Amino acid sequence: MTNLKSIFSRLKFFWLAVFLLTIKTYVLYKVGFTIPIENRLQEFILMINPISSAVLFIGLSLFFTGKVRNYMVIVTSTIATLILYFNLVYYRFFSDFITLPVLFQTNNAKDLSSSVLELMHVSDLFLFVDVLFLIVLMFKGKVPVVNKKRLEGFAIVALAFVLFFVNLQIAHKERTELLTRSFDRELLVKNIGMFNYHVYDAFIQSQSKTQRVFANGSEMEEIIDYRNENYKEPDEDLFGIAEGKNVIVLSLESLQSFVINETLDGEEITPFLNELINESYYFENFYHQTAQGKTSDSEFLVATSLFGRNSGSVFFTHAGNSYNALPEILTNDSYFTSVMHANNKSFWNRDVMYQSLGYQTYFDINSYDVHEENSVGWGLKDKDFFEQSIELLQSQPEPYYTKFITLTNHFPFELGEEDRLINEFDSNSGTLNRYFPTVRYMDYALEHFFDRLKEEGIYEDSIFIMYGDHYGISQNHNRAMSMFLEKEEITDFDTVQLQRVPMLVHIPGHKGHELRETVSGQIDVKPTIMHLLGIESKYDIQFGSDLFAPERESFTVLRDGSFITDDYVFTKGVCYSKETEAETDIESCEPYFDKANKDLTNSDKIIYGDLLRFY
Ligand code: GP9
Ligand code: MN
Repeated sequence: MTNLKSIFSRLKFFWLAVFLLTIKTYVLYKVGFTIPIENRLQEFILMINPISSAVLFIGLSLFFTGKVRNYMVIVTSTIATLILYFNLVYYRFFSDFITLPVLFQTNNAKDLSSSVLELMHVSDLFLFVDVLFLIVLMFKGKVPVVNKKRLEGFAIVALAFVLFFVNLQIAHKERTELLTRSFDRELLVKNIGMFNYHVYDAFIQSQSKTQRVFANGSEMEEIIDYRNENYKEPDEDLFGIAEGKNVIVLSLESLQSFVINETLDGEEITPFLNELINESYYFENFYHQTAQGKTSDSEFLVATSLFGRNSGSVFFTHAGNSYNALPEILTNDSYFTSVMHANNKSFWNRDVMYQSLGYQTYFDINSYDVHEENSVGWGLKDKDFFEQSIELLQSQPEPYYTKFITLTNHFPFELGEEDRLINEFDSNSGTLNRYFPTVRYMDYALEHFFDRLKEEGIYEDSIFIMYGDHYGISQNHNRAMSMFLEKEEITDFDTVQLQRVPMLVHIPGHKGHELRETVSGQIDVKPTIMHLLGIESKYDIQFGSDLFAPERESFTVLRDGSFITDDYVFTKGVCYSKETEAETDIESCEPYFDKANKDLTNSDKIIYGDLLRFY
């Protein structure tokens, strides 16, 4: 007991500094940053999240002895305060937290340097009051000087790790896979704290940097040969058919193909889309190819015709790469390029990644009027989102390429009574049950959007590319799903087939729209759009091919290595016949192994080595 007491009194100064830094960080979260808090648990996490890093960082002083130890407590507290302060100043300008690559992006630094004085306030000095207090204590001789070298430093570091894991455990109750999927800087800061976020960010960035350093242009030759072998000439009649038109891309949240042309309690689930499909090219064997990066992966696939990563989100890990992406190509081709999406701009690191992809403008949540009445679930309701977007669309110079990302049909599929146009399903899965009304609502919002575009005379001058971004119903709901599909069970074969998402190309005034069976995926969208606009893609590095190319191979590979052809589905080491939906000889799938593997590995090589910078 006396031992413990003496340890505690020896470390009093350290604990005081930890306490002050923790309190200060929390207060700053509340007054300096706007971090939305939805419930008590989130508030609690916010309050405790600075502790582990404060213990670790200030704990480094305990590796020293004597007076130096006390000086080090002051030094570490000061550095931590400066980190907080830099973030605060940065946040005042960008409403975002600092991330390493952004610090080195010259245009950001320039933006900031010209106005940095304006962003600093005299009252900011309050941030340093506690450090001053520590200094005074020390000079007044109120702080014990510990001379013997002990193992305290190690013990404290260990304690910091324990504290961090406790913090993470609690945070996972709020948001699972927080670290593996990255999501959003704001979410990270909210859940693991500002300092841990910086460590995490540095780790992610350094990981991607090392592979880049060892890459030289030589890997490109093989990849270019591979591209040349796989390139398919566009359809002559459709090449350039939409030249000069506006391009409206609609990324439809969590929309899967299994709801198309289906009914629930006798009601169509997607009446508007079902009708639009009849006046569009509709690809019924089109698959999403996303992994943990979800929406961001789909955006990446569509913009670059490269695959996202098999874990994490390429939007976070490789936002500094060269991509020669579709928005950039179109910007150079005198298009105005933009994204409209009513969410926090740092979500999926979009504010940074969109610059690398070449978008000129991102109309994020700040471009919309969002309040409680027009929000549900993740934010602004789709109908209001589209309505408010009309004006933004009209503010753009033509021709434009604009991508809309919907939000209402997002897990957990919440919807107000007034927007429920169809019954919920009746099964053991609330998630699947609620999915139908939110899909139905999105369909309704789309109908409204098209009506408004027609009213405003925008419709005729535009073409529309619409696709589901990824699955909405995971395998956790297989039992309920089998009820809806009236199947005994959901097999691995079914799971692959459930990764189909709707894909429509709608060209107003065009005759000859039809249903297409070609097996395809999001990787194919970039060359398709380029060719419709009359832009060659022959010399671009791409792993997809034009959906309309007469010679295209009916094939697509998913991010987990599963692949689909006209007749077979390969997944989890098993080859299935589409006709019987049962296992068949592996030899039937073997001819495609090489292509599936090369598509994924070559694409990965490009991303990890940032190889397009040599191209
Ligand atoms: C968030 C929205 C949803 O901005 O795109 O992201 P998701 O969770 O679907 O990847
Ligand atoms: Mn999504």
